[in-house]
Amino acid sequence: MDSQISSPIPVIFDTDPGIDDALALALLACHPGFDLVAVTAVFGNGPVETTTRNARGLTALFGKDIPVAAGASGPLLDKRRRKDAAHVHGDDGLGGVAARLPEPARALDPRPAHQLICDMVNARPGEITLVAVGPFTNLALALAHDASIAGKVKRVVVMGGAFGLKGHAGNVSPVAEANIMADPEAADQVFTAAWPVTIVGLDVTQEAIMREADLAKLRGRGDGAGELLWLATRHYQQFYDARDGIGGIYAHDASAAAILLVPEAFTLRAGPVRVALEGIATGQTIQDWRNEHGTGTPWSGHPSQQVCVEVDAPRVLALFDEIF
Ligand SMILES: [Ca+2]
Repeated sequence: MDSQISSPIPVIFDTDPGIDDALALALLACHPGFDLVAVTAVFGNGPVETTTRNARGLTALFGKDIPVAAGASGPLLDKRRRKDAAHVHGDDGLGGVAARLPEPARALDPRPAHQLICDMVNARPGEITLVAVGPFTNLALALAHDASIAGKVKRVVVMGGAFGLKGHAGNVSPVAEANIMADPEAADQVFTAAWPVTIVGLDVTQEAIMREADLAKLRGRGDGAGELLWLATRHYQQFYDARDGIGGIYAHDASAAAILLVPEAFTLRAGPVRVALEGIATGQTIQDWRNEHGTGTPWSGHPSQQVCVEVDAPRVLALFDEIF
């Protein structure tokens, strides 16, 4: 398999755990195709204190002794503050299993998340891939802190957005996806920065469904880690079963990790991407992929980014057979 022949991909994971974040972290921490170098937490599925605690506990659960830093506690603009996603991920962000996570041996990194990102990227120019699966506030703060990192990051992969393909529109408004809506200004800054961004939106993540039987296969594996993931997903599955009747969960965040290992499972579409920042479409992600609108548009002059438009979901889900 290609991912095991080539050297492991160095990744900083920016996350708001979050149950599907935990599954993504399992791939990043435990799959031999990755070299996870740090985890940075951001508000989102819960307050940043909760997501940071979960990020540290999960990193310890998966046996990684790497820096974990706390990041933004809210969006760039105070007016964007929203209620959190306790109805989706539970009060502890992890479907009630956070108290069962191991106590991390390593202290919390003293730096704010954006500082850690800048330090690590500057220390290894051209090498680090950022995988961001929460609100993109930490990435926006990193760019504001040191704009030169845009030219030194190898690649940015984000889970977020919805482009209306295959009927997949927003999940917090008719057009807006949760990570974007949590901080639309940050998302727009990340998508228009001069670094290569791959956007893994609801268009593909809602096609990647982990059924109950797929999740049950994790049980008994990974020295307790698989069982904990199974238990955490019970709450998440109840939410999606009640709302969408899918008999499982969407592998939202894991898809952003998966595209690095099985790029051939995804079809991409190129073009600049902007985020609507006002009006009823606030939080909508819009790509100018036809490139026929001339100059002077909100898209012109911005870098062409990649949006996932199709996924071979079984290829993504099969990666979970390769961990633990
Ligand atoms: Ca997330």
